Amino acid sequence: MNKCIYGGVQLAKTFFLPSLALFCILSFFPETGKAATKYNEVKVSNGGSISGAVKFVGDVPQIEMFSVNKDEEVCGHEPVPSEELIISKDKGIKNVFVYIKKIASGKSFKKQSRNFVSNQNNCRFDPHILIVPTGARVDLLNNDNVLHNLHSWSAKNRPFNQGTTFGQVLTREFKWKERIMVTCDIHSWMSSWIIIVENPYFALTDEKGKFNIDNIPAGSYELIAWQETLGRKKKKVNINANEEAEVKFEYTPKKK
Ligand SMILES: [Cu+2]
Repeated sequence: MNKCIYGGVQLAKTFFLPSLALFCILSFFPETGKAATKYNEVKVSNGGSISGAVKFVGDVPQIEMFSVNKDEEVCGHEPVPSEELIISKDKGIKNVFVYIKKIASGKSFKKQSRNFVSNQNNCRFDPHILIVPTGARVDLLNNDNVLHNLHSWSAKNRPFNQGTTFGQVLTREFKWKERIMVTCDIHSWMSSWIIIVENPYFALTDEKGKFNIDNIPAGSYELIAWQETLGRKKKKVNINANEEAEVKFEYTPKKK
């Protein structure tokens, strides 16, 4: 055999084949997200709670309106208001995700055996924000007599980009803690979030921007608020046994 060819074959055997094997192994396990933090369920005696509100301070921005330019017979003829930032008359912000960061143990975190559901109704996602525990399965259900193309923007969990027809369910498992935006490639105004959590100490603010988290072991914690367009805020909170701590988060208009 020609020396050069022989050398090439040896080189391939030495470097290329092991690299190829390694690539194949990594491709087979694409979800290399950080392993879930272990959360221990314990009996919480004399737990405290957090009662809170998330407010908007400043001039309330106008709600963005999207024009429906496809499938009007199902999606409607009227412009669709954005759900990204919903502020009540008294300036409470809806759908803010509030959670205690890195709590190692506490109340039970019942993981339901049935799948969670994210609906597409009249070309909107319902709910707009769905919170599920790590390992949960979610049925993304197309209730519309149109084609949707569900597209997830995830880094740790396996992403998807798939069309669904009327009545079709796309079931996905979410193994890793992450906030994932899910959109539809066909209807540009459709957007939603699936938030995967590792502990039960979370809440989503209601229409008035209020939230409540209960049965928290006494201690000192970091409480985080996250709003999809305005970002994160954090606060230290001390929880005393059998007491309610009040926490208020305030967001100001986004700088342009
Ligand atoms: Cu769609």
